[in-house]
Amino acid sequence: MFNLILFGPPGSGKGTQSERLIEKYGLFHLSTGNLLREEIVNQTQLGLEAKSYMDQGQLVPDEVVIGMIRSSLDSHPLAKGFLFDGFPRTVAQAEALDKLLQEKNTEIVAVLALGVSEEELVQRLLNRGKTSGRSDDTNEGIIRARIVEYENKTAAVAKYYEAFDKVIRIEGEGSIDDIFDLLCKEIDLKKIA
Ligand code: B4P
Repeated sequence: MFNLILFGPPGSGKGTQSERLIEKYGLFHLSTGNLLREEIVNQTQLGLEAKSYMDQGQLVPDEVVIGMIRSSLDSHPLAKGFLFDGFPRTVAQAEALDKLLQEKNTEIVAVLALGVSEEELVQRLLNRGKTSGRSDDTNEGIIRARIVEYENKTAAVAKYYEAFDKVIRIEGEGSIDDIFDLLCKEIDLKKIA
């Protein structure tokens, strides 16, 4: 299995680039943000709980997100690989993911980390908020809270994978096409390694 993590702060291009990467490499896309938003639309108990965190710009509790990932992995036993988008977002989630993958005799090949400045992130998300209908994208205060949450809880995930020499840093500012090319170059190197 060829498993990748697309990593970066909110608005760094994870969802945008994931769409293209799964098409090119035939990976199964696992976005915890998308899974949580589906739960919200379906008004499940999990969705209602998640919404209260997401609307404040906070992370949803680890056990909720890890449970969702476990069942998604189990329901796609034939996937040739997974692209994790927006997950893991805490060290506890990263440790849980490593364990789940170990149970399936597989592992993360690389963590592709998109770097984007804070002001660019805020502008992108406010822009998306004009059309996306996402309540967490319309208020600048909430967007900045998400960035603080990223710095406090998520940035450490890159350090965790750095210890295993798995992190590849990618410039996340520039055209969507150019960033996609940079990502593909790194993935192709890993594929032949
Ligand atoms: P997510 O759905 O993961 O979304 P995100 O981080 O806000 O955005 P993403 O990075 O995918 O956006 P993109 O850049 O593609 O998370 C939402 C919330 O769910 C979290 O705040 C949290 O509450 C919860 N959650 C999710 N996973 C969780 C977990 N594992 N644990 C706990 N809680 C979790 O797009 C942004 C905009 O930028 C778009 O409009 C796009 O068009 C634009 N853009 C992209 N690339 C660009 C470029 N190169 N130039 C200009 N604009 C660009």
